[in-house]
Amino acid sequence: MNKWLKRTVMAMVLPSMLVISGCGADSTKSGGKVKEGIQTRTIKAGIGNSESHPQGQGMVKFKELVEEKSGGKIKVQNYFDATLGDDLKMTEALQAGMQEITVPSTSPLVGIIPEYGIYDFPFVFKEEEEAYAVLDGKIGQTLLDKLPEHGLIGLGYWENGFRQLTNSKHPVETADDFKGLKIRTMQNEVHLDAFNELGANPTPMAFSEVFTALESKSVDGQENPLATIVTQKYDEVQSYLSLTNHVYTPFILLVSKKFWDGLSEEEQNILQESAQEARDYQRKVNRKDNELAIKKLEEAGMKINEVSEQEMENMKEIIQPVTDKYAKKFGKDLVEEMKAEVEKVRAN
Ligand code: TK8
Repeated sequence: MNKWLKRTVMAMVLPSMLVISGCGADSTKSGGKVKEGIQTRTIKAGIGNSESHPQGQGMVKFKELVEEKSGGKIKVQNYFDATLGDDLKMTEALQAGMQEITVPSTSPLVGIIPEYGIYDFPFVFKEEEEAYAVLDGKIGQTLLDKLPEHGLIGLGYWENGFRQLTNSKHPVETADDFKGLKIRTMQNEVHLDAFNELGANPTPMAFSEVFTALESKSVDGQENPLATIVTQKYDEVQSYLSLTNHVYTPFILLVSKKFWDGLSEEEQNILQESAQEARDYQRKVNRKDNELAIKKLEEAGMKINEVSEQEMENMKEIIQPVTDKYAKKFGKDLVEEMKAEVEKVRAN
């Protein structure tokens, strides 16, 4: 049964059940709190990127939508630039009920739910639409459904996007060029193993530490979508940008389950609808900003190179043992289903 339909049916059935059990008068209350209508609330929402990043612009849109739909009763207070902490720290704050919303990359979530690692398999997606089909469809929902038992509610996927490599040593055009490069990766075992397989020297690190690590040369490079390279000003500390497109990272809109369970259905609907509308807006902004980024980074003096389809295939082949290992770990069916979904989009 569809989630919303289920809620509606429950809403119809529950009060009559409560009447039978003799507590009908309390049917609108739970734990002494009114669970009807819209209450005056302030939601604390934090992200790692800046306000000007597409993720930040998505949050500004989300705030506008929630405030408008709630008639100004629910306020969203946005915190950018990891001022509330990095992805993992904020996710833990949600679990503890200390923060209401965050929109992390899915990659660091593997520490909580390993299956999220299927999105980290390199070279699975070639176009954004292929990722949308997976994320907004059955597979995306299967993974969202794993969140509540970990104290989290997922309201859908936004876009971080295709990741590109920057470094201070040399252009990366072939798989060989990865050898010996010390690269910051997200805290994710699939990424770690994949870069190891390519002969690089991966160093997992939280996002807010990356600029300093690049500046002090404690790592040679990092990888992120173009919009992040621009807004984090990595061009100031990195000379080479290689368009490796090696993996697509989703963002995921997470809500604290402790907070969510205290909301009325109307309030939950406002958040769900706003998350979805902001998603469509955010993805559009992201694609536009990524397009504009190349020119900006060129003007900033970065040396940019493309990577041939053939070299990407070669890299994919080298990484194959890693993807095979994790396909087994996360569930081969899930991985096969993801690939089939991508093929379906390609065939159209
Ligand atoms: C921002 C991160 C970032 C990600 C990373 O909190 O860590 O490199 O790409 O966008 O989620």
